[in-house]
Amino acid sequence: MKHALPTSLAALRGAGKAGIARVLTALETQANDPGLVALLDAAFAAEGGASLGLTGPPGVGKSCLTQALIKAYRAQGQTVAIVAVDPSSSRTGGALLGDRTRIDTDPEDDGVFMRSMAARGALGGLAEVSFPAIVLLRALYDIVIVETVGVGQSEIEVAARTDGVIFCAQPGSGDALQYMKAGVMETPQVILVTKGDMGVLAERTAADLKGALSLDGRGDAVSVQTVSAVTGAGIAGAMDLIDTRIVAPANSQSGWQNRLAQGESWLTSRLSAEFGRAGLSMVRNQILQTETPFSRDRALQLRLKRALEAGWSGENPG
Ligand SMILES: Nc1nc2c(ncn2[C@@H]2O[C@H](COP(=O)(O)OP(=O)(O)OP(=O)(O)O)[C@@H](O)[C@H]2O)c(=O)[nH]1
Ligand SMILES: [Mg+2]
Repeated sequence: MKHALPTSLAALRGAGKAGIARVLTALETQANDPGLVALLDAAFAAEGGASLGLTGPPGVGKSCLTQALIKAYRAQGQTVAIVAVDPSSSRTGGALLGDRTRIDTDPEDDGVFMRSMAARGALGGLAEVSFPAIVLLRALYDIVIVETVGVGQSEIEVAARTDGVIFCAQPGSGDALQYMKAGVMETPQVILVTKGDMGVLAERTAADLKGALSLDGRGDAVSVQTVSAVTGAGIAGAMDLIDTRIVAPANSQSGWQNRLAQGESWLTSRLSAEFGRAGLSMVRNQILQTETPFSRDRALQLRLKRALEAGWSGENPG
């Protein structure tokens, strides 16, 4: 028998992990369902936890670090959700996802939830499909970790639709410095040099990054630290940095402004992916009127679809 989807956050909290998983699937398959849209708007406005984008090159140690963070947050009694996103799987049919998300979570523990997501040719890309899931999970869990593989544009976008970004840097590689020069390093609040058990190599990379950031005038805005998922060294310190730099600000007034900006940018890229620049210009002045993005998305989509069906009036071709 088909279960009805929970329609309120309270019902969803009571529905357990199976209920949450069903709602996340429904978000991907029936995104414009009015009940789901209302649920998303409620989740967007809810005081909840914080979402952390975790990004960095392949093999840097993101999943092992996530595993260590899950354990440490659970030991403090905090609940954790993980969204593992793999932009490359749209090219490989999803084969990589299984290999890449080596994160074991205890199915018996209701305080940990894990979801893998692939772009699957989604309109507007992964950032568009993952945002509603991140918003929903943030209303239900204290910490939402969004692991993205790689440092391309779409990974950066996914990470940027969170309350803050942690960039993982590989000891002994100049990667992080390269990314910083290429401008993809503008977003992180925290940089963690992984595999700290490699010793001096990791320390030197951390020192190089700190030097480069301070030359850039960003030394005060970004914290750098080494961590080891193997020994656990640096994990507690990293959590303190994450708390100060991302979690605490996320639930302040500036965090709310940041969330509104995330919603606006999601809404804009979603509508422009579906309706193009002409469609966007038709509704541009209506985009900024209320606060939560999901019901606006639905209303604007319906309006644009109706306009298209009615035929282009020719009044506003630009
Ligand atoms: N020495 C050492 N090795 C580590 C540490 N963390 C991860 N590794 C190793 O690094 C490799 C990659 O780790 P993952 O956690 O899968 O890296 P990832 O960044 O999630 O990789 P992708 O998801 O494929 O991009 C594995 O072989 C790990 O054993 C660490 O703290 N110390
Ligand atoms: Mg991984």
